Formats: sequence, C-alpha cells, structure tokens
Amino acid sequence: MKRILLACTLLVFGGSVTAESSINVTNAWVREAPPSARMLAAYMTIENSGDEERVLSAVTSPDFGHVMLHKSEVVDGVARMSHVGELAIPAQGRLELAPGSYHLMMPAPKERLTEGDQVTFELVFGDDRLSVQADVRKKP
Ligand SMILES: [Cu+2]
Repeated sequence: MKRILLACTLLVFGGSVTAESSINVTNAWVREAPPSARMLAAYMTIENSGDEERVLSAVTSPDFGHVMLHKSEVVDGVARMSHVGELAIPAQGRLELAPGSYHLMMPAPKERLTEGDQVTFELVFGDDRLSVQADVRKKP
C-alpha cells in the first residue's frame, strides 16, 4: 500500500505525466454503486492508432488507494472475476473495458461517488502515462 501511495504522490507532483499520442481513451465511466458497496468498477474504450501493440501495465488514481485490472467471465454457469496482469491493445485496434468483460476495480472511497462526479485515472503504458477523466454514471 505504501508503494501505491508513493506512486500516486510522484504522479501528482513529479510533473512527468506525458500524453501518449497513439492511445486514445473514450467513454470512460465509473458505475455508481450503493453506499454499502465495497468495490467500484470502471469501464472505457482504449484505442490504439499506432503500428505497434501497446500494453497497459498498470492504472493508478488519486481518487482511489488501489486500482486493479480485472476480467469477468462465466465459468460453468457461474460469474467470476480474475486479476489480469496487463492488457494488450492491438496495433490499429481497440480494447473495450465493459460490464461482463475487462474492467478496472477499485475499493470504494470513503466519500461515496454519485452520478455527475468525476474521477481521474492514470493509465501506464510502459514509460508513458495517460491521464483519463471518467464520469460517474448509473449505467452505460
Ligand atoms: Cu472486478
């Protein structure tokens, strides 16, 4: 946990945040959850207009202590989630983070997020970082 906090601090004060031009993120949103929810999920579309595959290796956020890469799938009729180490976005392709598939998962913050709130994510692609603003919504 300490390492994550340090990474966030460096992000905020390091001034080394660079936009990655071949990557474009659209429709980023966080699902509003009931006050009792312990976890929140975020979704987005990541497009890669470059000629090389890009790998999303981590995500951080000043709004959450921790952000995990997850995948939902149905195994033997049972919905389950698993951790994903990294996500590849193919050259000239896209990756959808969507309900029932890949998503970001965060422990719910102390202050409840409701529709209309905004959340910031930092997407880490190797040495490049991309800042993404996500809307809090009740549904896609
Ligand atoms: Cu999850």
